Amino acid sequence: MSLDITYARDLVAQASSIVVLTGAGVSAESGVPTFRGPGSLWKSHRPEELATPEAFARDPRLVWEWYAWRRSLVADCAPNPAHECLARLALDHESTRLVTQNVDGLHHRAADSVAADHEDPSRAYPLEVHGAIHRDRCSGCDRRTPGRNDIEASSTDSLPHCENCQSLLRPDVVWFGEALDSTIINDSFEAARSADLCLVIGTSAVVYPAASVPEITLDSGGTVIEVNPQETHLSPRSSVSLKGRAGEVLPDILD
Ligand code: BV8
Ligand code: ZN
Repeated sequence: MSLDITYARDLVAQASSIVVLTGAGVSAESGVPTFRGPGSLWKSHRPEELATPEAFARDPRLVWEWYAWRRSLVADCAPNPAHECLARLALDHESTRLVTQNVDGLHHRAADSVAADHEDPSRAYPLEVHGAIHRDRCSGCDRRTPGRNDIEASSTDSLPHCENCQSLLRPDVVWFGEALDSTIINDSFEAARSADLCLVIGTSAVVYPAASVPEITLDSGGTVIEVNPQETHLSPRSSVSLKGRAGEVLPDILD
């Protein structure tokens, strides 16, 4: 076992409070493309083009076409050992908080299977700071409903509308330029402040305010373990920067 893995295992074992921030990299081994870097999801579209309220106002059909494609792609993917390890960590280690930037719902699906017969399964579920792609939200009355997998985005007329107020539905995700849910992000920051260890898994840590989570732990005197095949701006501030894939490294440091 490498010195880094041993050191990371010791940091986890000694931690009294852990906050975990995951990004698209934790789902890469499940087959969900990441956002930046090789084979990324944004390749065919620039994020500003589609993941913004302006894009939705300008061309709701194109935005829905992209999200319907992503929703069905994600529905065919399954959680990988990284999601399962993190759910188990949260169940076994009482003061662990999972925070994810991902909207793919794979942490939830891992928790559903890992936490099934646990006395407090809620601990295994993450704070989803950017929302959830499989949920719809009404652009008029904000009503949230389970997302449909059969969105017909060939014309604007066939797009889904709210049964309550007839306004256009949208995917229940946070777009660029939109505020995050204040309770969710404040709970994430509170977890980061009280954590003495932050695990940063599979994120380029460029999207704020989510990327503040590890910085808040560091500024509160805590330590960071990073798991990412690539170097990020957090790597130099991490006590351990494990250059590997989440599905392979996390079982080594958490199980
Ligand atoms: C806000 C949901 C204010 C939608 C997403 C300039 C102009 C405009 C805006 C800004 C600006 N400067 C700053 C901003 C703010 C902006 C921002 O931070 N922009 C960045 C890009 C500069 N932030 C916002 O707009 C936020 N809102 O600030 O509002 C406000 C306040 C009050 C009132 C009104 C407004 C909202 C941000 C949320 C945007 N929504 N997603 C959707 O998914 O369609 S963000 C999107 O990026 C995803 O959620 C994703 O999770 C997130 C972060 O990306 P990562 O997860 O890190 O993914 P990435 O591909 O980048 O990296 C993957 C990593 O994994 C890589 O490092 C790779 O090496 C690694 N990896 C690969 N394989 C593996 C692996 N690691 C481990 N194992 C592997 N196998
Ligand atoms: Zn409505």
